[in-house]
Amino acid sequence: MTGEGIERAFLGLGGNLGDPAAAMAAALRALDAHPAVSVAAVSSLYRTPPWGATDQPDFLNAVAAVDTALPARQLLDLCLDIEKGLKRVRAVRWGPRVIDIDILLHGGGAVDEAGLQVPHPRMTERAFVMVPLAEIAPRALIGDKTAAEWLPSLDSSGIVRLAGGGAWWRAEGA
Ligand code: PH2
Ligand code: MG
Ligand code: MG
Repeated sequence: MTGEGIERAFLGLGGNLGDPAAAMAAALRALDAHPAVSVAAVSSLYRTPPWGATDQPDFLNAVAAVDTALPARQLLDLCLDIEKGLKRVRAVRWGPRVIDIDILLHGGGAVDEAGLQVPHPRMTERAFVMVPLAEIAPRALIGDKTAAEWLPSLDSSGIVRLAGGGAWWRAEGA
């Protein structure tokens, strides 16, 4: 999807309950099926140690690049609808979840509203976001550094790349 008013956005996906890989794949297919969203690239799938509340199972994480005509707020609403459709129940902050979809970047834009901050305010502290982001967009600029330049300052220990390449989310046989 290209043209006027189309922005390249980056989404962080994660989950650690049930079958998070299946939930993330379903979420990406739902996003791609939306008329105003096109999935342009998806990182490998990573297994990552839990960050924040550490007494919970490992997460699976990935980052997707999407091209979209939706402003950030509408993209967020779409992501939340998809999370709901996948039966996410919001319980504990930073606690276990089936799926979480966060907007990391939306074009070069900055948003600071209730419930929506772009760039995601904590993304550069989190290896589970920056490792997959740097895989698909090493030169994406966050603040004064690129994704690749942020990596050395992060603790990436325990992060394991699982599915190599970005096709793991496509339906089998599609
Ligand atoms: N998400 C959180 C809290 N902690 N840890 C990892 N490894 N991956 C996540 O996606 C994650 C987390 C809250 O959104
Ligand atoms: Mg999150
Ligand atoms: Mg979220």
